[in-house]
Amino acid sequence: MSRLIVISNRVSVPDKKGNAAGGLAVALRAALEEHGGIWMGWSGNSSGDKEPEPLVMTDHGNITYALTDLTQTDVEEYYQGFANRVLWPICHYRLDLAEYGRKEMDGYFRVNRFFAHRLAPLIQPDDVIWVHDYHLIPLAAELRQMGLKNRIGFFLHIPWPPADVLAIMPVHQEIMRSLSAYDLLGFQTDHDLENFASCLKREEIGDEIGPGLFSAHGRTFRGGAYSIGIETAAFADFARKAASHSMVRKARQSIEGRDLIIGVDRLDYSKGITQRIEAFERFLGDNPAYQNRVTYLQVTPKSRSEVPEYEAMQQAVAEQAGRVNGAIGTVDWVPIRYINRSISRPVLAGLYRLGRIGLVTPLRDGMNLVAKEYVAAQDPDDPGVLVLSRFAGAARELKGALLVNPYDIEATANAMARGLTMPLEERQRRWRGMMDHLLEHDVARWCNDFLKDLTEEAKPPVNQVTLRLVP
Ligand code: ADQ
Repeated sequence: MSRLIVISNRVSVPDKKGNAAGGLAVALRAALEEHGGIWMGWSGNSSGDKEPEPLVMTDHGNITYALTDLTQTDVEEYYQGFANRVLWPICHYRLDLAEYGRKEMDGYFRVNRFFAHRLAPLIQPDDVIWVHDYHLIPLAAELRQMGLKNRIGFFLHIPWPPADVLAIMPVHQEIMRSLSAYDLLGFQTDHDLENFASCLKREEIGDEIGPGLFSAHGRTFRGGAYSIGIETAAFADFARKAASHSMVRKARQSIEGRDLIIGVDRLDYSKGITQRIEAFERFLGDNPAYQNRVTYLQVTPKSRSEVPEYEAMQQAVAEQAGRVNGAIGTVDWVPIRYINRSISRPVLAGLYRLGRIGLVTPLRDGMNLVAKEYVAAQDPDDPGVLVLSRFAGAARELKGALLVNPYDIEATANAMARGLTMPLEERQRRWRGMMDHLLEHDVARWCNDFLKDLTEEAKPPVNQVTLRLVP
């Protein structure tokens, strides 16, 4: 394969301290290192009201990291505005939280054009381009307008909604049109791919002309489900070694032999944290024997605090956890430990391994890597139980989990009780099936599968074959 160019809103540049990067960064860096290439994106900084300086380019081995600042208006309209207050809630089925504004929509398309203009001079004719996520949907259309003929792929990390949900968004036709400028569209699950296909048809934008082959706006392109994985073997190794880590040791001592239920999520309304706390409270109410015998640790770094819905949620979750602790806790027992910190991956792996239950109950999630990390971190001789929302993409793969509807508080509470009493033999059987799957379908495979399909010569579109057969 020729050079690889990756573009994502934020870029994972290796840090000087050598902190372990997340699975996605590890896989993309490995692919970039192998083929040589560029990873471009936003630096995370604002240039205020001044035009951003030229790209800052840094070389690490075979990879050039290229970062740009954005103006404050761009940050507000493109990132905080359209990406995080329109596309994110719509794709997570939260129509009630979507805040439209013409200004923000214009800003979104403008920043994509800006990225395209900064990127295009770096591109060589046979480079393969891989664009990531909902911030950058219009990027390929902008690059095509500038005359680029390269193969360009797009992977959506979040769900793709059904046609009726998407149609709520005023510029949905423009967004769909932008997607037809790619050669390959990757979704997390077959459900997302089906939703996309039905959006094309329902809105009369295009058609599925063969399995995974689409035609719209005069272009033919492919779509597929590529479920993202984690660095399974490496994460399991972190977890094995973590027992001796002082922070993990302290955590174990501090629960004083109680069962640990663990939840790990960015603070986001899609993650179902308030429903989860409610379910935990219900579990304790229904199972009084567990009072003072179980601790629920919720590790939740703050995210997107500049967006009003997130700020409101920070307060709501903290108050809710405080209220439950006040009502149920005793002088020697705090039922919920709620922590707003980022934790290093080796320590996180160790905490997952302490958890008798991994509680992963998003209301909607593209995949959810926490569910996969929790499974990878378990002790094969005494694995914990994953309680997983059926609305996470991961539920399509992790069949050994106890699947729950997170809106059903009673059912989630019952799953906690079932998980805590599950016999060892059943826990091992469920865990083994999931772990074998995760070892086979890790993040390196996800990356290779997508790039293989992107670089493979496009199969002849079905409609062109038909045309040739007509005398
Ligand atoms: P996210 O919404 O961020 O990702 P998720 O898949 O769960 O959700 O990934 C979160 C990552 O952050 C995990 O690797 C987790 O370990 C890490 N993390 C969470 N809390 C942490 C903490 N306190 N300290 C350190 N690390 C923490 C989006 C989509 C998902 C999709 C991913 C990847 O929303 O559906 O699975 O992209 O495609």
